[in-house]
Amino acid sequence: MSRSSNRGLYLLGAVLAAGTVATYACQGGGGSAAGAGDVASAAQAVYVAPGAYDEFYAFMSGGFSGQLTVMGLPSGRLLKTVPVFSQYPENGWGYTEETKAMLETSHGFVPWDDAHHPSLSFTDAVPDGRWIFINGNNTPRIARIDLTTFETTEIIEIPNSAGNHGSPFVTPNTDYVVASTRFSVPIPNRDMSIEEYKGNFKGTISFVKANAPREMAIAFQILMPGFNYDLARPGKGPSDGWAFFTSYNSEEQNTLLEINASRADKDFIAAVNYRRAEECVAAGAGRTADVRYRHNYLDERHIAVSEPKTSVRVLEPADCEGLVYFLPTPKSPHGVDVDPSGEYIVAGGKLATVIPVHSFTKMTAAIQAQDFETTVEGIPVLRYESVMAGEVQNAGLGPLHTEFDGKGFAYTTAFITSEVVKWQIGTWQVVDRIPVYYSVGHLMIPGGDSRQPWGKYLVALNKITKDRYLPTGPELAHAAQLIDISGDKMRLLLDFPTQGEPHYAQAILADVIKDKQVQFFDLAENTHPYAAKSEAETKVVRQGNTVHVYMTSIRSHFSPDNIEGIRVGDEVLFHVTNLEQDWDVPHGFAAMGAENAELLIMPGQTRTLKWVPDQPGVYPFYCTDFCSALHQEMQGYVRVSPRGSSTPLRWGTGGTWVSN
Ligand code: K7E
Ligand code: CUA
Repeated sequence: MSRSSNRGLYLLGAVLAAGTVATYACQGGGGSAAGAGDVASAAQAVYVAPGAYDEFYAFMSGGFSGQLTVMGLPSGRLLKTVPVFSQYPENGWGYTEETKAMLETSHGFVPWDDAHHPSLSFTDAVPDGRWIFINGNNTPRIARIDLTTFETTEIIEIPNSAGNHGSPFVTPNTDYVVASTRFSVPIPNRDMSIEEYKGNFKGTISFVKANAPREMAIAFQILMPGFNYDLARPGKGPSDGWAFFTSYNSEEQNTLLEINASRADKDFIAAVNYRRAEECVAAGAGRTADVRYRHNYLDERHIAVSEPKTSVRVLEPADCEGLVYFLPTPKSPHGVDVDPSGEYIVAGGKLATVIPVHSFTKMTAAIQAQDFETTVEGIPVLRYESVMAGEVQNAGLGPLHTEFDGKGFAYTTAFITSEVVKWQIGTWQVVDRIPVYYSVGHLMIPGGDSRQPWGKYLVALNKITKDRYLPTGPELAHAAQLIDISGDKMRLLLDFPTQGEPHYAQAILADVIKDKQVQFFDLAENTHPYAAKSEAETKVVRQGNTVHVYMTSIRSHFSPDNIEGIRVGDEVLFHVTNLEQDWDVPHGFAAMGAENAELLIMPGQTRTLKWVPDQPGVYPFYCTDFCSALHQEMQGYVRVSPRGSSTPLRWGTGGTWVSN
């Protein structure tokens, strides 16, 4: 949820919070541990001694930064920003010739998105540390990040979608990641009046094959009524093979949704039997629709390829009996979360005062008995009373998201009352609550969406920070709060800022991935077409107005480091190969006047900067990464002569010039 769209709720929340959150304080002291002993014990709980490692990697959504940030828990230290949907000048992502194509879409080059839900790959519903996926909301996309390199290696665009919000939650063995569209639109999209929304606009739910790198593909889409599809969770255990999608705006309104889409007492969770969908598709049900979308990936040369795609399989519920059922759910549900056993499906109603919990067993029994209340566009609607396992009363206002500790408890965020509420699965009784600062959206427990949560910590991902940090002009720090959940009572340990507005996050025990890291790329396996694998292979080649510079970098020089014979208007492609074969020795490359970011080249890798000099002169280039004692000496010059000049093309290192 974005801050601006929730201004009304936030104001309401502030009013309510003033009454319910007793520890509010103006100096940032609110919610800190009370006595000196508590402070010392909280500090000790998050203290990671110099040289020691954090226990967990946390992966935080960057929200409207379009990125993913990696932090250590419990320290809250920032370890890395992984660029995903947005260009990132720090390492040239989306600027280098090798990575630009990763940001291609059916709308052209889109170097930004809004990333909400990181989702770790699973084996048997337990995070396995192979990949993490994250959604792009705005221009509907899903990215795969490889957790051996912490690099985005694949992005697929979702056709027939508008706002890929309910995404990319992973099925128990990473067969699929899901993608439901937040906005319904005409499908196929076309010129028509917005006033004709009702009955004409449609939503889609997509299942994207995810288990093989470079082979993400839309397996099938389900055409749904024109609601807003908000969030999703696949089932597991008994509910394996099903996925659950919240929806709001079942009123099918197209204006002033804050009023018009809040009228119905209940909206729906769509329960989708995707194994049934597979059967229907295999039997030839549905139709193949013409669409345009892109599938981008880094190939074995580490060069991005962008493939245009033109068709998708679309199933309508009427084509496939038993595919979709609606579970009525109070008041514009937002989150939907499945407990570790796979039996309970917990919804969050943005305007609700209770947390409704559905039972998978009851749901299947009701389906068997055809205990339907009605149908909506042919989709059977089950009876709330028939599928409900329980309602958590006194759960705070505006429950949004729930995670689990694996010890029989669930933790739900209440946006309006700014608190996390702990309740017991089965008794549906609230057993503890803790204020958070302020207006909490998602929360995350390490493994808290899996079959086997690690528990121990809970991270509250807050929308508003007000007085929590030193003020920084009109926009204040975005923030997370670390809460200890190892005991009966939740205990606030730490505030730490995040990059971009945080939505969801994931965490995994550090031991699962820390020893699988790629330390450098093997130079012998570098198959980049413009690689120079030794200084002997360096050269400069002119092809018309294009000049290819085959350059190497090694501590502490470039080869060649003097180049002459470049002309104004030439397209100069610096292909820099980093010859180092050691961990953590990237070299950088920047050229004066380049309308671009730097290159940051990993050991053994080749990266390319495009440079078009616009004036005659002598231009320096240099290494941007402080790589060695003589890093400041790591530099060179390019001589640029006027257009049409006859300055001979020559290059060299150490005073020896070479020419063709
Ligand atoms: Cu609740 Cu985009 Cu997952 Cu944010 S969404 S809070
Ligand atoms: Cu290479 Cu600094």
